Amino acid sequence: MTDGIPCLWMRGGTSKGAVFLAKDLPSDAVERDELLLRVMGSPDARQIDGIGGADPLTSKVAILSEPTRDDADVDYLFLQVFVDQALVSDAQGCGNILAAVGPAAIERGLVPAQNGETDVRIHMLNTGEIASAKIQTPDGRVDYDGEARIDGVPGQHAAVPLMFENLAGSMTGALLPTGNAVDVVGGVYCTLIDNGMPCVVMRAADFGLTGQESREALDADIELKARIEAIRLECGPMMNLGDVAEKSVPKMTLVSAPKSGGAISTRSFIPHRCHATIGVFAAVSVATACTLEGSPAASVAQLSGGSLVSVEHPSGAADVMLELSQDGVVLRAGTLRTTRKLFDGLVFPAPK
Ligand code: NQM
Repeated sequence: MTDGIPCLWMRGGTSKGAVFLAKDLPSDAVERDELLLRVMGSPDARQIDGIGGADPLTSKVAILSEPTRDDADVDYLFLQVFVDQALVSDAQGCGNILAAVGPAAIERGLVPAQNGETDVRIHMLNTGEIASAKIQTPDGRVDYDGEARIDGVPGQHAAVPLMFENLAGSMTGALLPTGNAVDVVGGVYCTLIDNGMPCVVMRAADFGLTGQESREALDADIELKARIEAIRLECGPMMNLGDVAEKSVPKMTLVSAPKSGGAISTRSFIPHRCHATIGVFAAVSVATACTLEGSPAASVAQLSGGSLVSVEHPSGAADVMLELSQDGVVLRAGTLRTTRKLFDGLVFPAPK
């Protein structure tokens, strides 16, 4: 039997994932990925022989290590473990699991806790950028309890504010990798944008949808998903991502007018299943798309004029703070998440 591997199982925002220290995993990426597939129980639609939750949102991994940048406290590598394919991808970051990184780094002794609050600067290895998280640490221990609520998670927990800078072109080299706010791909008006997450933003109405359909209804619409996937495969090379057939980016987001007082309504495909909420960086990218004149998002968005953009999703809304320069360029972005330590122990991967 393979030895158990130290693992923290955490909820980060509206996702769940396994958090490891790099020193506890093989240093060779191929060996590591093969092990993580066995940890999660992939490939298998039910992930029955592993700890994955049979959903891309609960089949995620964070690997933490000592910082390799002077201006960071910890390095964070995100890996998406596909559920029903033998694939592990580092081609995207994850802002939901990011919420778990500060607490996990403190729990594992990588970052010393302050008395009260601890600021953790996280070097996101997938994109090379730094995120800052504020963690509640009364008496020098992480406190997960608090009053904050996020849509998509029951109950109240300690707030984890996250701030980002320099997100533009995180994976693609430019905010608008084609140089355009609008491209027509597969006969559909699209914004190919990357403000932290490569996303293709399209109007739901252009697919004959209201944009208020449930996650389940969209996931069951095989024809729609095939059409969206064909557009995605075309957009990959246009976004400098190459062949994206085996990558989890770009994310495909359908937008419509807000229904609950927010700025815009979304249904986000990540990329083959509809998200129960929306990814953090995907929400930042969509919020940014709302500010681009003439774009599909701008045509349906109702912006308040303030810095807060409330991005509606199937389970409520995610608020994104955008700080714009005089000429409308996004300088900083932020959001609020919560996180929780669910389990700390040893994980036993399925045999080879
Ligand atoms: O966009 C899901 C999630 C994510 C990613 C996905 C995320 C982000 O909600 O920053 O958080 O897009 O695959 O965990």
